Amino acid sequence: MDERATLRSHLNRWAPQTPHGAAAAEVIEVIAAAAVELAARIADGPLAGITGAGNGVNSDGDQQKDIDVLADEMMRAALRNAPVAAVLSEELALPETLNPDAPLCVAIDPLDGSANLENNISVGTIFSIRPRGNDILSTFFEPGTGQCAAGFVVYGPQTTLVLGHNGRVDIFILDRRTRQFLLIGQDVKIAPDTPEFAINASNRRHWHGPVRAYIDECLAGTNGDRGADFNMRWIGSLVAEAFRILVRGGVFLYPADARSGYREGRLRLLYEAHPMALIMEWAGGAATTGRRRILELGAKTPHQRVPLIMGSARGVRDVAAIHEGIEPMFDNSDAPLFARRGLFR
Ligand code: FBP
Repeated sequence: MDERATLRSHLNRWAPQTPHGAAAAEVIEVIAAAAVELAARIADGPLAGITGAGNGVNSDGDQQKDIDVLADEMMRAALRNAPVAAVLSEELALPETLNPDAPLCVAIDPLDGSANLENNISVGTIFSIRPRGNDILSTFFEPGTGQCAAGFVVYGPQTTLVLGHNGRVDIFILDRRTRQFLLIGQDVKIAPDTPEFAINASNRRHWHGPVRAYIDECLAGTNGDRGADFNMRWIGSLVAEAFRILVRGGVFLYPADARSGYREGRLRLLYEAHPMALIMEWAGGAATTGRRRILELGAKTPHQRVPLIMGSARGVRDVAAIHEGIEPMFDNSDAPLFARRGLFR
């Protein structure tokens, strides 16, 4: 078998090629090392004292589990040993200042989808790295195009690290024997046109017209305008959905909907949508709210939510095309227009 590159040797090769490459490489290495520890705790679950029990709520009102708190402590402790000026974690109300003169800022969801753990479904860590501006807080609020690297770890049957850096996306797998991440996919590209979609279909009655129109067209299969039978997937774990898209394409949608608390979608811009959008684009895919490219959005608050539609370029383009020309004020409409109107009519 060929010898695979380690994460460290890979970063050593690429880091000198961009202005913040060396500092970002240090950050990636400490996150990866913490992920190795976290993977072991997750795999042991109740054997490591992880009960999955609720520990209260975080500053933004989300349910917090014991493992969320542990993951947050592990990741922030790791980042203290890296050139990071400040970290914004899902579990913190505001960014925490670490080394104010350091060149980078990190936004992180230490453990995304922890509600899935008691069902033994994949969960993950998502992170976004950007150069620090003069004002640390406003650095986080800049558009996602300012990110210099992003990534996510999937704690699943295998522990995998997806890394967006140097305008490309590479995938690593954890070798549990050596506790090293090894390169398994280089410069991966998302299939441009895969007839597969992922959405929480139980929310259909709350969706706005353009999303309902797109999904109805997919469901119509070869009988409908799209002329293809679509496959449906929904895991309810963002990192697992993103990984599947990198491997075999398709579109993931967590749109805004009419429920209270979901008017801006469910997912968070700074540590979920921005890093995922960077990875999608660098792998040849796309990410939009339906109306705006995710990477062009800046934030007004640390935990701002955003609709996220990402994946194969063709599918994302089709969803955006349905939104075009429809005023947002009519998004909620139940008018038959949305039941029939599609890309091709
Ligand atoms: P948390 O940020 O609370 O962990 O939730 C995020 C998430 O689990 C995503 O990973 C997933 O895409 C989504 O929520 C699932 O939402 P729903 O439960 O509405 O299907």
